[in-house]
Amino acid sequence: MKNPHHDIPATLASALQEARRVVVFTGAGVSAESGIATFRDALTGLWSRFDAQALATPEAFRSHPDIVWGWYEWRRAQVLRAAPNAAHRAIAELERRVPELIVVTQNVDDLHERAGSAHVVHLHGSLHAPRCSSCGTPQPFPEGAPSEPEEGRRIAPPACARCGAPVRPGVVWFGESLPADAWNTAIRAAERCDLLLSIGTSALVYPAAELPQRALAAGAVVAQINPAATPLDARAHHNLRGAAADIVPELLA
Ligand code: BJW
Ligand code: ZN
Repeated sequence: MKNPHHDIPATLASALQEARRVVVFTGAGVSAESGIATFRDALTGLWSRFDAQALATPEAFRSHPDIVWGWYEWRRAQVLRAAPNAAHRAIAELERRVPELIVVTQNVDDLHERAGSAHVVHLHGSLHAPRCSSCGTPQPFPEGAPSEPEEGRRIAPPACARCGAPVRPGVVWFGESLPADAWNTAIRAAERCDLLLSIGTSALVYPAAELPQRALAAGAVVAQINPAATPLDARAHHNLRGAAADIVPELLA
């Protein structure tokens, strides 16, 4: 997947140089090289080994809270052990060079923040912000890091300190609405930006996948960085094929 001689097209380089407002729209692929599994990659994606309906829906949590909570604790432990990669770092550096840059991520990890990005919007919530499944009050984790994380281990979720209901992961499951503040900020940014970079996302999950389309409709330049094709290829101005950690740093060169 390494491709050290990738050339950034001159038209993209100048679009980036001239841009006053940039949206960096990211998905699981940006964290792949930090060792965090994507969802839909054929061999390594989470959904090739786990059933999304049995884990990432409100119904799944209601029927088997311990399976779902244990699975998210396993993933949180992986993220806590992982470090930002060259793509996260280059995105943070880009923020220092562009007048207004916002990272709109679908990721539930905190690797953009740990790389130094200051303006990050999480469309699908966070592994690190659990809340009560009934009253919605934010809740702490029982202990710092999940101990002995194993992918199949059942762990009973803690009880809400206020109402006693099970605490749930602070992520957005299928069928749930996106956090309104995050979504409104993202839409506004996409519709006002000069350039949107779509990095490491399959662009399949809605409404998030609307963002590049909104940016295109508003006249922005849209560039995609992904080793594989996505439904956005046909409409993006630039499709740079390769790993984010190889290509994003080249945008700074
Ligand atoms: C690299 C790389 C490297 C690899 N460098 N790149 C039919 C049509 C339209 C919509 C729907 C529909 N049926 C159902 C829906 C709605 C549904 C949806 O969109 N489903 C589609 C899958 C069809 N959407 C929803 O349910 C959303 N809510 C909603 O619509 O609310 C309205 C409503 C309210 C009430 C009732 C009914 C409706 C919510 C979606 C929430 C998504 N949640 C998840 C799980 C989060 C929690 C968790 O982490 O477990 O979010 S699903 C999963 O997908 C996760 C991701 O954020 C999201 C996007 O995935 P992403 O990031 O693009 O990852 P991948 O794996 O798909 O792609 C990785 C890419 O990286 C690939 O392209 C690789 O090639 C690339 N890559 N290595 C760069 N090194
Ligand atoms: Zn509660």
